[in-house]
Amino acid sequence: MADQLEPVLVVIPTYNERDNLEPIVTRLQAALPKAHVLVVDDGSPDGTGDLADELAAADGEGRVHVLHRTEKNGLGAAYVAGFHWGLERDYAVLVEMDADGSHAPEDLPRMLDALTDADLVIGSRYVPGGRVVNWPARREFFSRGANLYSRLALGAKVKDITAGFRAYRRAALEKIRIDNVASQGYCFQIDLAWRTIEAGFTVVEVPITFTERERGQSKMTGDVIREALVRVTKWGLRRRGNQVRSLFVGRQQ
Ligand SMILES: Nc1nc2c(ncn2[C@@H]2O[C@H](COP(=O)(O)OP(=O)(O)O)[C@@H](O)[C@H]2O)c(=O)[nH]1
Ligand SMILES: [Mg+2]
Repeated sequence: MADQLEPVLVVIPTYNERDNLEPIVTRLQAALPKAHVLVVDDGSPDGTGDLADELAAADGEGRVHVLHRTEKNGLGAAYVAGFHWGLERDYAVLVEMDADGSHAPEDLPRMLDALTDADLVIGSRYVPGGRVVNWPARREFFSRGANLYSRLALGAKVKDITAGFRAYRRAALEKIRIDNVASQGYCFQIDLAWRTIEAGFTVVEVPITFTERERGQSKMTGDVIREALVRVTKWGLRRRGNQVRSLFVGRQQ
């Protein structure tokens, strides 16, 4: 594997994260001083986008960038736009990280170390050493259920396939053709991991502690959950169909 692991771009999607943005950018810059940040804001009514512009202007080293989008279009669309921005430039690694403090920037050096032997590193809550702090039992139950269902439906071995704290090598994102990703909410994470696995890339999970946000509101909704259920079931059925077809073709030969 060619080991070009710099420069790093950390893409942070935001919707109404005014109180969270500055602390997370400050922590990131302490943990990874050379990394660049791209805030992808969907026109947050609370002025997160303006704050991001102020942070960009204040950073003398030009490490903070902002992509303004006019409508709230979901996490998936924000990441696709952010990845395109990064791929059009010379970033070797593209990181996904939430703005709300759930993902600790201090974990990133360890995740980037793991990328030496992988194409995608997932910051995982559900491998030994991984943890979730301050989640209501219902939320953890749902998250574990979504992971179990995805593992069974897709036959993927990843323990935390819905995780949103990740580092991708540029080559993986270029290959999996993010242009036609339609998944919007958390399903986006499953979709990209699945494409990466299917394309034959190496996926490694590194344990992290996920801490529920202290400020602002979660954007998780019933629609987001339904989207994931419907899409994963469809991909799972397609996979089974392909398995049966190849068995049948194999027998005829
Ligand atoms: N740009 C953008 N960011 C979003 C959108 N929905 C959620 N986010 C951001 O995605 C990250 C994770 O969302 P969050 O609501 O904390 O989800 P939860 O952690 O699963 O409850 C946060 O940084 C949000 O601000 C969206 O529609 N557009
Ligand atoms: Mg959150």
